[in-house]
Amino acid sequence: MARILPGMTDIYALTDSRLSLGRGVEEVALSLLGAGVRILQYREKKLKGGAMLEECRLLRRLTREAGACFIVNDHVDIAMLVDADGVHLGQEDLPVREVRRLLGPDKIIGLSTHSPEQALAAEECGADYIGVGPIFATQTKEDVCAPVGFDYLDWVVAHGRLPFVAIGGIKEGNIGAVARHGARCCALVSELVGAPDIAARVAAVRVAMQRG
Ligand code: TZP
Ligand code: MG
Repeated sequence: MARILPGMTDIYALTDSRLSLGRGVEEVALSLLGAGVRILQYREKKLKGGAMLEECRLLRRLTREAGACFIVNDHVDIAMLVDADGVHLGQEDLPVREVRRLLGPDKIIGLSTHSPEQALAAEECGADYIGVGPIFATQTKEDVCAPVGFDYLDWVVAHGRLPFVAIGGIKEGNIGAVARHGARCCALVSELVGAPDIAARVAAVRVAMQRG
């Protein structure tokens, strides 16, 4: 399995059909994977379960062929049905401990966190990695909390024990600063799937991250 969390670095890409300029998830995923993205999360807020399952079957095949890690947002059942590498949960989703009972010890469980308390709780409940953010304001997530800025990221860099991915409003123009604060893995949604040339945007974001 592409269980790459110990060295969780580089770009973590999320899908979002609402921001993909009318392109289907296959085209978007092929562009991301072709550009070397090695962690892909399926995050879909529009489709019903049956259609999501079909898309995830396709993405499972594409990520496997690319040697990439495939994570499903929220939908533990779909993750299990397609043998995804793991799931990503929010604070109000099913609890990590319960999802672990379903997925077993070998699958990855990521948890979004917004405060040191939540990071410590994530360690306690057996999450494999945490999302840290939103670092900046974002329009992409409807139920998003206020930006946590760099304060919480700095805390995680200094005190956190789990692999982490910074998220929320990260773009080519600010990813250098996020990297300078110690983030080695950054999640991007609109900046990547909303780019007219996704591969070119991945390359540019990566350069900006490495320069940071
Ligand atoms: N979790 C916290 S912010 C966010 C998620 C899924 C959305 C980030 O989207 P963008 O477009 O990269 O700001
Ligand atoms: Mg969720």
